[in-house]
Amino acid sequence: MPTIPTTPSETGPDPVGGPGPTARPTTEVTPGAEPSVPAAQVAAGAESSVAQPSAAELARAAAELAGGLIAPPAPVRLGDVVPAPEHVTPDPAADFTLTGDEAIRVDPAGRDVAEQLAALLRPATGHPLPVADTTPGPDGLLALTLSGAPLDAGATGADLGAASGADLGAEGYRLDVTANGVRIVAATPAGLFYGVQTLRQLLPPAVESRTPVAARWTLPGGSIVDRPRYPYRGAMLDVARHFFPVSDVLRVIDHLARYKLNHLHLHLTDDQGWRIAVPGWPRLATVGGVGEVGGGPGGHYTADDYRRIVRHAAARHVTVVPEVDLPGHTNAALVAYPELAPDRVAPPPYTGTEVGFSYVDPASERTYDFVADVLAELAALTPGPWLHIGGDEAFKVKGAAYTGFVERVQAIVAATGKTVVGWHQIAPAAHADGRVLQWWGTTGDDPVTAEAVRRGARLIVSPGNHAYLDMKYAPDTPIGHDWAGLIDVRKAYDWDPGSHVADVSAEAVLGVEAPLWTESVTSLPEIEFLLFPRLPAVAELGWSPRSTHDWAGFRARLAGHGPRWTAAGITFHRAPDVPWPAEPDSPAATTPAIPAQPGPDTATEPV
Ligand code: TNX
Repeated sequence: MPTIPTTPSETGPDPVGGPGPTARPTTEVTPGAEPSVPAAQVAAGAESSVAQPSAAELARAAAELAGGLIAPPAPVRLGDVVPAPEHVTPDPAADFTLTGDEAIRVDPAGRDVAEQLAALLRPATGHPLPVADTTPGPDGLLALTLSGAPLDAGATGADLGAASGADLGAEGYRLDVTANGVRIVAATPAGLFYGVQTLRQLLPPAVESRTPVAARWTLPGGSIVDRPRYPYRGAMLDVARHFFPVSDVLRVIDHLARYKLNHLHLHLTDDQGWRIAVPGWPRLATVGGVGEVGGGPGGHYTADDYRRIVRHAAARHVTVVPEVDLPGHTNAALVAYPELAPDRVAPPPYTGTEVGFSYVDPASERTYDFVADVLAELAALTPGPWLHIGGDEAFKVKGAAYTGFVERVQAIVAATGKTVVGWHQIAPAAHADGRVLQWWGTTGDDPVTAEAVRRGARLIVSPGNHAYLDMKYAPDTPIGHDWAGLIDVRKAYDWDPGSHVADVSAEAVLGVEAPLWTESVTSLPEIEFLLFPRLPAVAELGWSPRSTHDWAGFRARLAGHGPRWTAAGITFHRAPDVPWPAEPDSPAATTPAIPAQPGPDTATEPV
C-alpha cells in the first residue's frame, strides 16, 4: 500500500513560507482518504471564512455520520458511568429521587466539593441545596464524608452500609444510593470530587442544563466503590500552534475533570509561538508570542493568566504540566532572542506546520541561562511536581550534542525541585531521578525507550495511533491529521496502556495522556469536536481496571453521554460506531450537538 504523507502543508501551500520541509512521520492509509475540508484550509485561521468549517458544517457532517443509529432513550443505570467504576452493585429497590428539600452535609474539609456539587445541581433542578456541616437533616440527604468521620445514619434511618475511606486511596470513593439518600465517602477531597462526578452522571442528562428543567431527578440505587488504575491521567493542549484564550483552557479543564482526568499538559512553546511571559526575557512573549499557524494574531499568557489556569485546575483536582519544548521547536524564541540561535541571526516568524528545523544553540552558555530562567519561572508558577522539557524532533541536534543538552536541562529541572518529563526522544540521555518519558510511538516496539525504563524512567503512554486527538476520526471528518492513522472511537479505546510498549513492565507505566496538537484546530468547538467522544475513551483506559475493558459495554455507556454533552453545550462528533440515543426534546435528535454560540463562561461554571 502506498504511503501517503498527509501533513497539512502538503495539502496546500503554507500561508507563509518557512524553512524547507522535514520528513514527518507518515503512515499507510487507505488511498483516497482525502479530507472533506483540507487541513491547510482549516489551518488558514479564523480570517478565512471560506476555508474554516462552521459549526453548522460540523453539525451537518456529524449528522450524516450519525445515520440511522438513533436508539430510544433509556433510564440511567448505576453501571452507566464513564470511566467504568471498579465495583458496581445495583439495588433497583433503592432508587432515590430528589425532593428539593435536601441539604448537602459535608465534613468541613470537603466543603469546596460540596459547594461544587450544589453549583452543579442547582441550575437544572432549581433546588436550593444548602450546604451544611455533617449531621443529616430530616428530609433526605446528600452526604459527603471524609473517611473516619462518622455519618449519623441513624438520624434518617438510612442504612448506607459500611463505608470507609481507608481502602480507597488518594483518589478513590464509595458512593451509596439508598431510598433515604446519597452518601459519598472518600479519604480525600479529590476522592469526594470524583464521587461527585459519578453522581452527576447518575442523574438524567438534563442535569447538565444551566437553566431549570422539569424532570424527576432520580438516582439508581446501589453502591459503587471506585479507584483509579493509574495516578497520571491526562490530556495535552497545544496552545502554541494556535493560541487559545484562558476561557477556552478553563473549559477544557472542566472536560478533563468530568472524566476523572487529573493532568493538563500545556504545550506552551513551539516554532509558531511562545505563549508564556518570562521575567528577564520579555520579548519571548511580546515578540515570540505574536502569530500562529496560518498567520493569525497568536497571543501569550501573563503570569496572572497562567495562575488563573492553575487555580481553576487545582479546584478540579487537575495538575497543570507546563511544557517548554527544547532544544528544537524553538523558532519563536529565536525570533525574539537571536542570541540563542546557532548563527545568532533572527529567523523569520514561522506560520507553517513543518517541524525539526529550529534549535537553540546547545554549545552556548547563554542558552542554559535562558533555559534556567524559563524553567525557574514555570517552577515558581506551577504547584504541581512536573516540568516537561519537550525534546522531540530536534533533528538538527544530534548524538552527544543532544544527549548532553538534555542532561544539562534535566539537572536544571532538578535544581528547581521539580521532576522532569520529556517526549520519549530524550530516552538516550542519562537517567535523572524520577524522570518520566512520554511515549508517542506508533508501534509498541521501542528498545531505546525500554532501555531507559530499565535505567529507572517511568512512562506516560500516548500512542500516536490511538491517543492522538489531532488525528482524524475518518477520512471524511473535518479537522486534523492522519500521519499516525485514523482514530475512530474504537481505536482510541482498544489498547492497553499496561502492555502497549514492548519490554516495559506494567509497574513502570505512570499513566496515559491524550495529546491535542493544534496545527489544524482554531476554535473551542473544533477542540471539543476532536475531544468528544475520544477523550472519555482514553480517560477510561487511565481510570478503569482492565477487567472492565469491553468495547460493547463502553460504546453503550458512552452513547448515554451524547445527551449530556448536548445539554452542556459541548460540541461532539456523532461517531458512527456509537449508538447515540434519540434526543426527543432537543433538535440534536436530528442535528448534533454543536452550539451556534460558545458554551457558558467556564470561569463561573461549576465543576
Ligand atoms: C508530532 S508528537 C509532534 C508535534 C506535532 C504532531 C502533529 C510530538 C512529540 N511532536 O510537533 O504537532 O506530531 O500530530
